Amino acid sequence: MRKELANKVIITAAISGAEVTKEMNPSVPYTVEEFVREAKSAVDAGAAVIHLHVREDDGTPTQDRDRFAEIITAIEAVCPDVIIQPSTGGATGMTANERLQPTELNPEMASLDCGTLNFGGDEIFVNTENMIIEFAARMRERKIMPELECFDKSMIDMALRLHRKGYIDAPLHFNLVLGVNGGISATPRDLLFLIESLPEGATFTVSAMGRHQLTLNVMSMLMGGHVRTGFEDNLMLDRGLPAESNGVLVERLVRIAKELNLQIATPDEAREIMGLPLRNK
Ligand code: KMH
Ligand code: ZN
Repeated sequence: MRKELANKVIITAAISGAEVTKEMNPSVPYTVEEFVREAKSAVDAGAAVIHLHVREDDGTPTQDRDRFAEIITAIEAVCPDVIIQPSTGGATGMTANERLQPTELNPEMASLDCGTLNFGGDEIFVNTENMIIEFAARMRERKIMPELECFDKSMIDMALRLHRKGYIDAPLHFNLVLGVNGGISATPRDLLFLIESLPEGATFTVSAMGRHQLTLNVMSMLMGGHVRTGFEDNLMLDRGLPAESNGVLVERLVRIAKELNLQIATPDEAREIMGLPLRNK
């Protein structure tokens, strides 16, 4: 990686998510227009990557290929450079084939969940070893870079095991997700443990739930990592104060990064940092 990129932070905006609704924050997007509005607010503020879950107009989470195509096309019309990273996690209870649909659109990146976890109440987010291998094979076939979603230390171990066995190619880019009910808790000690468990040369983003989003985002920036903000993980600017858009969450990170003497990566700089081919869109 070029020396000039060493102090650049990649901001990912997870603008929706399968679990958040308009009842929780009226700005959560359901319609195509709302997805475009939220993506544009995040990109205008400095996000280089959009992690994307989509919904039907009535708010039902879906992994439907055509709905992804419609929303991605609409976002790209106003944000032509941004890296769009569809989720292959979808929502709990969806089948593997249902979840894999957005890979048919050959996005640059997609999330690859690296283990099964309890997801609150009776919900289980299922990612067996064979499923992870199948998802990784699909992504390799279609030249999609996986973002390795790890909700616990054991998932980092799983990703590294599958990398050693030849199922997942370097460069390795991780998303460390803390504070999900059933996953590792969102404390600085836990984040340090996860970061120290990554191999030399891997890049990482940190996502944390609710009020932990901001504190662990800052810790990630201090430790040479990247950050994910957005409604999927956190709907509030402060206690009792819903964020009016994904953009305001991104703006806050940009302000903090600048105070820390860090710069914000453009989408092409993000591609270079993560080892993605530069794309002529
Ligand atoms: N909605 C969660 C069950 C991902 O995007 O890959 C899974 C999830 C992970 O959000
Ligand atoms: Zn997600």
